[in-house]
Amino acid sequence: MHKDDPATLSPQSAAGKAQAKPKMDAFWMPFTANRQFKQSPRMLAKATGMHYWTPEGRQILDGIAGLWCVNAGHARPRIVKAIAEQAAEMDFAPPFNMGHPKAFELAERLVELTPAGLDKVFFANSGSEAVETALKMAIGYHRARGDGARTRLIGRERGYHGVNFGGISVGGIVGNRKSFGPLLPGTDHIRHTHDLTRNAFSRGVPAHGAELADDLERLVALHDASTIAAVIVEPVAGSTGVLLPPVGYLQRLRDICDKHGILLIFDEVITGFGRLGSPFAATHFGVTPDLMTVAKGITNGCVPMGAVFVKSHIHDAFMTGPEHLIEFLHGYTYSSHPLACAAALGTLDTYAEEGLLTRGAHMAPVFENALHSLRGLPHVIDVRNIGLVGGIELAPIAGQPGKRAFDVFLECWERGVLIRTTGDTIALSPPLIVESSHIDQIVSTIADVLKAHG
Ligand code: PXG
Ligand code: PLP
Repeated sequence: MHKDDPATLSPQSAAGKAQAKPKMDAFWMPFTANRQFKQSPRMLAKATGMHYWTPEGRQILDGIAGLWCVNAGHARPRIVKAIAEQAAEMDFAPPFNMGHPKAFELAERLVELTPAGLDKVFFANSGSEAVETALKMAIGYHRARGDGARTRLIGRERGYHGVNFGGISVGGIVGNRKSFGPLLPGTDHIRHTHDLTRNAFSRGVPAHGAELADDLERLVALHDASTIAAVIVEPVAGSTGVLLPPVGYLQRLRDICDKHGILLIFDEVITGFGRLGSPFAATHFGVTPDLMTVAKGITNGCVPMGAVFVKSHIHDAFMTGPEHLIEFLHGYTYSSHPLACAAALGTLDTYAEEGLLTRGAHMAPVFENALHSLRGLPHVIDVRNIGLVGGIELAPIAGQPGKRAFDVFLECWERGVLIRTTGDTIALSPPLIVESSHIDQIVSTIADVLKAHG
């Protein structure tokens, strides 16, 4: 390792080290205000448990599990060891027409955790790739059964399904779509469920809005069910600002899909692996989709990996034709990468040993009470929570959408707490190892900032 690599520096020895700002011209940063960032960079150099450290040695409490992914906290020994050993043992194995034992072991371990029926798993390298894979499976499945007219894909307004063309076509975040042309043909969207008039400051899932699932009937009436392959939704929408499903909504969506032979896809990239206090949102709400996408927490964010879980009959529909031919013409160079599989196995061990896939349920009441204490502070127009996800919606500054929350984010960073903002909503999703004292620190820091800017 290079002697100046920040990973080799302890927080103490790092102090006073990184005065020289690195050259920052070449790196075009993802989903970042590049010019703002490069004027006043926010750099991270080390992480363990609930904390990051800056190159200067300043400790930052991680209120968002990295980016909704480091569910077991940072630098967990089993995961670090699994990755290191795998890198030494076998760095790469071709995934097409070849296999390696950990991929099969991981698949078996994973389908033990998923809701009954979701018994097959296909590996990708990100949530975005998992989504593309699931959409192609849905269309390919109908075709394989001789129902090739079912090609239409339905998403939901405000949905986030990654950034590739399929994902933004079914996605409903205007800013992520509007610059990129006509997108995939044959998509449509049901309405989102966000309703502050009826549901502001709900604790847990909101009471009103199950009938919004009936919007799918409107699209069935418009397009005819015989043209619709699948509906994809986030059970709890994350990226768009933490929108919870109204009581009964997901079951109603399930029922309408069943009635019309439409596949239901849950995008559990954020909700998967314990975020809601259950292993998956499907488990939590007792509604099983036909396909389920995951990423992030599958490897605790340590090595990129995504996956699609699918019901056996969908998989089986592809298993026809001559046995020497590929049944599903899809896959990535890094599907089931050995390092990712090792990281995922270490992650599942860590989750199991520490009960992390359900720990969120025990911490949720503490988290809920802390978040709702922000009600009444300047600019707070809603507080939403489920498991260990929280959203705090702020009234926008007139004519400057997103600015109020971004300023709060910057100020929290200065005060040693990492939060995430999307539009004017603050999103919180701490690692599932979070303790009450951390929750207090996160929420009191936000409260102080809001009061200071009131
Ligand atoms: N689906 C969902 C539901 C997601 O939350 C993706 C797909 C895409 O995953 P990848 O691994 O391709 O990024 C996500 C990712 C935010 C934020 O601002 C959320 C995500 C990604 C980046 C930012 O909250 N979620
Ligand atoms: N582009 C080219 C030229 C390639 O050869 C490949 C894979 O072989 C890809 C894109 C796709 O890369 P990946 O399999 O990592 O998604």
